[in-house]
Amino acid sequence: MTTRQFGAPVKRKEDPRLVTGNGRYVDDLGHDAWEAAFVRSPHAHARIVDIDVDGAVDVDGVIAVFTHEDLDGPAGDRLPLLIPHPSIEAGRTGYALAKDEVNHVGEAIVMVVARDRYIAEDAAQRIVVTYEFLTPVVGIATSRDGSDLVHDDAPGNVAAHLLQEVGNVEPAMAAAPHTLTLDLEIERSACMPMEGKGVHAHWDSDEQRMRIHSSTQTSTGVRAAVAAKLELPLAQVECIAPDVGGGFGVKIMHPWPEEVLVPWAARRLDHDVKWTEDRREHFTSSAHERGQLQKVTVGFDDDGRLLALDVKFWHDNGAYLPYGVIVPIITATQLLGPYKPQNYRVEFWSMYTNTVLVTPYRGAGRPQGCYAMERTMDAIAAELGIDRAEVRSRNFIQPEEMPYDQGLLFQDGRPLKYDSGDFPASLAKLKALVGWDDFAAYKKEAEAQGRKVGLGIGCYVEGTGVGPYEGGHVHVETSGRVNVATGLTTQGQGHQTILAQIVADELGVSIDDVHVTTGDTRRMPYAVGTFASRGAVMSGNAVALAARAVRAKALRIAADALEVSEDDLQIEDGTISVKGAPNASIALSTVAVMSNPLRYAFDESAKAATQFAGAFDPDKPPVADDDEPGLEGKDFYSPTQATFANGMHAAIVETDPVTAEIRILRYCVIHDCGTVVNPMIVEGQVHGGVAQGIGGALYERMVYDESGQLLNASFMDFLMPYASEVPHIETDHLETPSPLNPLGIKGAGEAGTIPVTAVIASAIEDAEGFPIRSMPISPTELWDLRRQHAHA
Ligand code: MCN
Repeated sequence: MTTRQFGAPVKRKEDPRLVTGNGRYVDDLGHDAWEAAFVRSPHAHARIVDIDVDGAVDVDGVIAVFTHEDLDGPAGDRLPLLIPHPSIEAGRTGYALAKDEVNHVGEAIVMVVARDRYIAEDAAQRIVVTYEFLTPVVGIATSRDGSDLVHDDAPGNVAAHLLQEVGNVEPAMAAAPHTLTLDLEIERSACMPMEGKGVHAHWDSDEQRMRIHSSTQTSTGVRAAVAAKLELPLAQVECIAPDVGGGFGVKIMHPWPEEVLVPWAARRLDHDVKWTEDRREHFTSSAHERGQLQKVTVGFDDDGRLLALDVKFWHDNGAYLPYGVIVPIITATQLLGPYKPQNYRVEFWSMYTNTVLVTPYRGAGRPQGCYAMERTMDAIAAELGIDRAEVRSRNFIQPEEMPYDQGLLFQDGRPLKYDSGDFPASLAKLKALVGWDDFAAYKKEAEAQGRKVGLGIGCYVEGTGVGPYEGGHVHVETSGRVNVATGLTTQGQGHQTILAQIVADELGVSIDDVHVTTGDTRRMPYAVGTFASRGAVMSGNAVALAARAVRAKALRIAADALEVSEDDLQIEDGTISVKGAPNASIALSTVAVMSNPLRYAFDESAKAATQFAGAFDPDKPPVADDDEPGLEGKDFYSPTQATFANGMHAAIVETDPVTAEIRILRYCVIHDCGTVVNPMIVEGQVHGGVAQGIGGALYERMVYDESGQLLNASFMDFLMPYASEVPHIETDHLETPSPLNPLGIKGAGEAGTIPVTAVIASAIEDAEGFPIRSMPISPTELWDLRRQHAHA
């Protein structure tokens, strides 16, 4: 009997290849390609007065040097604003190579193509750019002040402004028995995939075709952008995402300047060209996220129930807006988490600064929203002297209230509705896991020993599995091998395993026979990509639907062959048999042969097999006149709205009474991502996410000086947690299936990251006894806070 794969902790099919060094990344491709290096702005804000490239052109091995003036047609136009939104007041994007002005350190100005990267880098050093300096605008406070502008035509440095209100906040706030105001800060940070971005382009001048390999999360997006920028028919551009060494959001923005420039140069030079991002380029020329200043005013009753919530925040948008304002919109609309304030108003301003631009990073605006909301819940509990978990539970949306409409509008203008979840059950599980009720005694004991320990908590929801669509193609070869293609790209999430699990179950075959291809526009030209924890929901359901169509066709053919009704058939271990009469059977591979008349004519074993199965004329293939040949199927899954995953985390920290060193003693996670396809992979996703969240809570931040120089643009200075800083993570699942998709799945890929900053802040606050209002927090900052509070 075929073992059911859905829900089983199947080991990742892709790992043997990856862990034995057989991964194939962009930089492994095209050793005879010419390589690109870039001259990037050393200044945060300046006019380009002159570019003298003479010194580079003469260097032996240099093939070409390009500036903005060389970019012909749409390649020279501004990069697109990918996701427009009515809140955008001044949607400025940059150029692939800077034109007239630079707006952040690291912006590309000149592209040098040479025989190899060393020559290209050396030649780039010889290019002289003359600048006229402009005043840099660095930090949200300076941007808000508005006396200097990033873009002359963006008054007040406001890129976007949004206000949403549900209920009637002002009277409710005025009538509330208690009110509190919190000023909060969360600093700018960024993800650090092991592999930076990278592009390789091959131009076939005979066929006028472009083949791009890109370390991207969205190969169809890169394809479309290059086709538009190079004025090529879509059919003549292919984009393949090979193995990708992490993305975490930063590889979804398309097109990155280099994704346009490398193919453009390949065509211009009629030679393969490639570029691999180095770490410094990743720090200063890709994207950051997180930075927000927040002001929360909350009104509540004597029991801690929310009556009115007024949130204002200022989001650091960086220099350009190529990806729209999805990040602050997510903060604004998912901030409420599992709670139901009666009246809610949120207003944000997305502010231009002369710093690296901001695009989604794992969690994408939710860590900030969760931080604001959870700091507020802790403040209410402290004000009233009520248990922090209890305050939360009094404000939960109840399971019977699902689906729950928060009354807000999401990015696409549709109502934001939670589809499922059982928050009280999640909290009960979390309290049991961390030993919530026993903590007070433990704390008392620790304090008696001169130790400072604290328990923190954080709850969140996460809209996952957003549309518009994703497709699946399933093809059973005549050998019985099952090929599955989806346009989704993969960066380490284990898609090749989970999609194989789903298809193996649907078709009744062994998972070893299922082979999954991702992110290749040749196989699946219509696709969206991997972000917003959408892979399992979108491609999982798409391949399931495609496999169901294949199964139906296989049963139809087999039913003809075996002269039984389709309803009487089952598929197990790759064999279709009559229920209760296992000897009347036919292999799925044989059905694949039968469905392919040409192949059938040459396949004696198939003829023999079908004869053996009886009731079938081997000289007359059973593909009906109106049937398509082949045992394959394609389908798309396209949801009407996001499905909402949720979770609750708790942490116990210890802060050193002398040095203020912060150690996480325990970290506990309760997670609800609907039906779980592969619990081992989900656990790995949660662990990775929590590790990234710990980085954001305690170590990682982008430190700019006033002139817009990024002071910690290397791994010497930018701290990331090592294994030694990440504790053992204890996880448990709650499975409330989503009613929105056939498989009941909700996303899991970002969940681990979202509440960690809030949870660690909560735990440190509990250990120290004074409020934590700015994150991340270092031992030095904690030590300073201690002194301030000691002297207050
Ligand atoms: N999964 C599951 N059952 C569920 C939900 C998910 O088994 N109910 C599995 C999925 O099948 C998939 C993984 O968990 O193998 C994550 O699924 P999903 O939540 O659908 O997320 P995506 O596949 O869309 O991946 C994107 C998500 C995001 S948005 C970021 S950012 C992120 C993340 O995944 N970047 C990652 N995890 C990452 N993991 C690695 N190693 N590298 C990255 O760059």
